[in-house]
Parts: sequence; structure tokens; C-alpha cells
Amino acid sequence: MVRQINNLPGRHPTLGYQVMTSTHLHGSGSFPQYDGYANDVTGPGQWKDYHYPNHQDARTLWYHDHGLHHTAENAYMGLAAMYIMTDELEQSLPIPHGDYDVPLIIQDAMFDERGNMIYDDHSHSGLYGDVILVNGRPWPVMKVERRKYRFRFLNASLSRGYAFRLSTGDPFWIIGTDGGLRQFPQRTTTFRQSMAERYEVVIDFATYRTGQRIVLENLGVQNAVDYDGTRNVMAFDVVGDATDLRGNAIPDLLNPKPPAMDLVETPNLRTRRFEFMRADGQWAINGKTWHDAADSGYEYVWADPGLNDTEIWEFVNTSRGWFHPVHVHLIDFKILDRNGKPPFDYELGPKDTVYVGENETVRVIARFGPHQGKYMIHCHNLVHEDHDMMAQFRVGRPGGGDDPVKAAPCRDLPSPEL
Ligand SMILES: [Cu+2]
Repeated sequence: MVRQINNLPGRHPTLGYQVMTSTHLHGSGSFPQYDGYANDVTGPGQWKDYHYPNHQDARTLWYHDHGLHHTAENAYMGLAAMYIMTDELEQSLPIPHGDYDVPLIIQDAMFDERGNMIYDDHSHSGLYGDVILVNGRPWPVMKVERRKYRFRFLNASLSRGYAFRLSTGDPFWIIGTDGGLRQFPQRTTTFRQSMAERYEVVIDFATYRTGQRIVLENLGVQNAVDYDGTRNVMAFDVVGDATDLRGNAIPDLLNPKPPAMDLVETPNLRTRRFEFMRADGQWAINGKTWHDAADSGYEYVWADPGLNDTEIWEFVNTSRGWFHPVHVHLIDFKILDRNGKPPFDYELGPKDTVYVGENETVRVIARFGPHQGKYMIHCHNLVHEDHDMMAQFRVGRPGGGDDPVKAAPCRDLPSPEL
């Protein structure tokens, strides 16, 4: 249980909106009332207890604001952080742990001359900062020893995708994706990462000499607004031999049965299509926006899989001007194909967010459970999400499952002792 207390001022000091928050634990199979449903908001002077099952395989989750129409501003200004879950299998593997297991929360931002954050989303198209922050610090330099490190890459930017590369051209080893460890490690010299995706990446510094600097570079992706400052993300300075050689391996087998990865396409499976598009000057999914959900009293759903049904969902982006990271709440999915071709090798692990690039159609397969109820699917360009590329689906029968807003309402301060 986590108590979220909204102690923010009644109005945002520079942007002026009322700061209503809703906390989404991204990557968790939570009950609807603890999932950060956009309208399940906690206002200034209120609090809410969130219960998390923590029943899934070890994985890198993150929690961020999901409040209606102001998620982008709230996450940009700081309401986003990592949440790491572990288990016996993950702990038993000889992969880097402890000091050698390092979160990298990557964001871009822009600042005025006094150091205040500037929020400019270019008429709701996207926010592209000229400063790269890693764990809240601009272009940091990390001291590393001559051994393997595991980095948990989270792209927590609002709108910027990245294509990562090491300045040496040496490989990354991808050992995990959004839903935890992959079956086997995958070598790659570059990978693109959209907002909200997570990759667990091993970098081996053992081959470098003491005193060498290795830069984590960003090659940029289509339609991102790049600046001189967005070419580099951070750097690693090799300071000496390893002081501890435990967990210095990349085993051939990581997780023998990662979630969702055993799902296979069969002819009788239902396929649903979600087109991410512009409609009436808004960002929309199948021509509808969250306003349509609101107008129906939050009854309208874009999809209604039965509990524990396996379905194929097809995400379509016919534009050349932008990409959409598509995030489905509650479940893990396996990517089947992109424009009819196999997904990138590094994507072959359990996922909850997928890069749907320009002119791309991506098909994923998932089993819908373990809970019934209404959950959101949306674009994770948070500027798009807020205006208004967000939809919902219902798992199970109409009226089934806990109500996301009414089942566990927020309370007024003061909050009682825990
Ligand atoms: Cu989008």
C-alpha cells in the first residue's frame, strides 16, 4: 500500500491549472481503482491509498501522474519515478545486482535563464527540450569500474524518442524489456526507445582502459526536434579495475517463461484495430477521444475482451509526421509484427508499450486479465494523451470489476497515521 498525498498548491504557480493527480503504476496489473484512471483524481488537500499486487515477474515499473488533461505538465514537472520489483529467479541469476544495477531515467527539458522549467508543447504536438536529464541531472558523468553494469533505461520524456549508441560502437546486451527479463540476451549496437518503454541493458566496461570516457549518444529518431545538446545523453568514465566481480555475467538463459511470450497466433483469435489519428483537430483513436468516454458517463469502451481471453490488437499509424508509443494498461503483450515483418530483435520480450512509428502497423498479442473492469489504452506522447488520444477497454462483462473512480475514493486531509 502506498499513500499518495496531494500537498501541491491549489493552482500551478506558472501554468495556472488546478493540480489534480492520479497515480498510475505503469507495468502493474493493478485493480481498476488503483490503476490511475484519468478521472480518479486526488485534488490539492486530499489523499488516497493505492494497493499494489506485486505478483508479477521481476521488472522495471515506473509511477507517474495520469490526471485528466494535465498528465504531461505534471509528469514533466516531476511527478514520475521508478519502481523496481524483484523475485527469486532474478536474484539468483549471475547478472549485475546492487551497486552495478543502475536506473537511468531519461528526460528532455528546457529552462529559462533563471533555471525555471519552460513548458511549450507547440500547440499540443509535442515538447522537445534542448537539455537531456538523467535521473534529474543534465548530461551526468558516471564513474565505472572495468566490469559489466546493468542499466534500467526508462524514457520518461514527454515526446522525444531516442536511438541509443555507444561512442565506441560497442554493443549493448538487452536482457529485459517492459515486463521484465527476456528469455535470452540480445546483442545490439543501437536501439530506439519511445516514451514509457523500458529496456534492461548490460554494458561491459572490462575491455576499456582506465581513464577512458565512453559517451552514451542519441542518434535521434524521425520527427524529433534535435538540438546540439540532444546528441549526447551521458558519459561513463572508467576509473579502475572491478572491486567486486560477483554478478558479472550474462547467462544464455534468463527467464525460461517470460509473461506473454508463450502466446501464439491462431486463426480463431479475435483481432481488433486501433487507428491513432487526427480527427477534428484532436488526437484520436478510431476517430474518438476521451470526451466520447466522458459523454457516455464513462460507459463507452473501444474494446471489450472477456476475462482471460487472448486477442490480437493492431495499432495503426498512417501518418508521416509523428509516431505514437502505444501503452495498454493491465496486461503484458508480445509484439507479433511491424508492417508484416518481424519486430526488432531487441523488442522480443514482454512489453506494455510499443513504438508505433511513422506509417507503421504493429500487431501485438495479449491475454486480458487477471482483473475485470475498465482500463485505459493511450498514446504515451503525454501531450497527445492529454489532447485527447486516450481510450478505454473493459475486461469481462458490463458492470463487472471494481469501479475505477467509486470503489476507492480519495479523502480530505489530514490523513490518519498509517
Ligand atoms: Cu501520440
